[in-house]
Amino acid sequence: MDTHLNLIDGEWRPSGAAATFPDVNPADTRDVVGLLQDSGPADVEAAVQAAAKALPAWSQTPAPVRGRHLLKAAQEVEKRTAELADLLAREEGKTIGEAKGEVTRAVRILEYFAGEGSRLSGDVIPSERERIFMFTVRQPVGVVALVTPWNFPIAIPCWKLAPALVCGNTVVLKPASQAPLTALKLVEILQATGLPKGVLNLVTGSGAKVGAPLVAHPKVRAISFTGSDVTGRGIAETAAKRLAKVQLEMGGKNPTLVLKDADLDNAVECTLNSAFYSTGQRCTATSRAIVEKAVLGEFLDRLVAKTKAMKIGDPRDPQTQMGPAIDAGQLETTLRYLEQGKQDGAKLVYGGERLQDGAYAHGHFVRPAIMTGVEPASKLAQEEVFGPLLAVMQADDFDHAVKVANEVRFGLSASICTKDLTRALEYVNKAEAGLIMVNLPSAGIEYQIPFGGLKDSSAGPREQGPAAVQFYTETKTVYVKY
Ligand code: UN1
Repeated sequence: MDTHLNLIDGEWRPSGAAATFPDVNPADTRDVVGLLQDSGPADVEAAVQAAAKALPAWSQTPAPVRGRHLLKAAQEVEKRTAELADLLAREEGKTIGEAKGEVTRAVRILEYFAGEGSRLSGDVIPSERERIFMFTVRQPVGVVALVTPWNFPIAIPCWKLAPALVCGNTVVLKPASQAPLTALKLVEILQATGLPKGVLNLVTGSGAKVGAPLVAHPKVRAISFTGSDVTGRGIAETAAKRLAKVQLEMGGKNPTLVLKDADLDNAVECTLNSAFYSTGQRCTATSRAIVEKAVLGEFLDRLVAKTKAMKIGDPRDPQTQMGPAIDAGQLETTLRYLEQGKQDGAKLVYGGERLQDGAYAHGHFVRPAIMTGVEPASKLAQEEVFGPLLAVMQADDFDHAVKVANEVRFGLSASICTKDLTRALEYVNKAEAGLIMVNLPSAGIEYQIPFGGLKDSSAGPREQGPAAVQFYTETKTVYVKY
């Protein structure tokens, strides 16, 4: 089994702490995918210093030249799609089809931001006065820290790294410890395009020993984080003390509204996809189906039938539709919310059993679960589960459905299934969410349009699309008298 190193100042180095941690396959915990550096504050210090040293030259490198590194990386990632997708499925547990889709998404992100190198433009704005020329230019923020989650092990590092680098920042990346190897491979590929040493640094290890000193480092000028809202709030507090920029993508409690005129087959498909694909482990996952009472019975029958037919198992088997939870803790969380739901009066209509026999014996498998009669104020209806557990709730009518959908503290994604354009657009207007999906699953986003949420789901400038450069650059305003 391979031991993987940190990338600091252009060199692959062991951690000063001389310790490693295992990257474990969640479908078969006997399979250790690799050993990674269990780094500490001294490694973080070295990585930030290297990034700071590399900043002056990289920030002065023409942006189109910076972009070409991303294009080369895109070509290499594309060439290695099969290998990277297999590694992703093996360390994260999403199905091989989803893993291939994610690697392809990474390719597109790299291509898109490569082009951004020749579009990093400012504005020319008319002056009130004669013979004054005013314009703005963008410049990099400086050393940026990127802290990424395990559930999109290549796409999320990619959609933070690519804009950070093309905008001229230098980077320290800390990937999540449950699935760090795909991110490490991406860094390897980027480094092999000939990035100058210190421009891109990777330090693996825990949140406490790597994440915390990284976000607290005075030389880190911006932090982009995707993960839990508890950690996100902690990062915001730390960063506020030195006025560092933050971009936080946190939880969701996303609804799918099913109106009585909806194409029910499509509504069932959207709900099933966003509730159970990726084992429900997406911050854009649907965890509440809010259904108009006239179609609730029919919707539920079809949803349960489709869910029963799902093939759960080895994510690397192309037939599998749902793999395991990432680890024992995440599985326990799902089961705990299921019990809590029952205590609060909800009814389990399908699934929720741990699968432990035969091929499931060494993985974190659970059957996707559907509960009905979930009260809007109950914990199951309010808190993020991050697992394959769907609360189905009844709505009297459209207005009631919107009210229930909005009565949570999160606001990431929201889906509505209806053929009525007026209702759909009314929901676009009233939904308290950053992403609205009409007749589409709440999960599954594209890279070339902004991504982010409202309320407790996000803070700071949007990720992805043209909006991404707002976080990774500062604006300089120039006045010229001639
Ligand atoms: C998607 O739905 O395609 O961590 C992406 C997450 C989100 C990304 C969702 N930041 O689940």
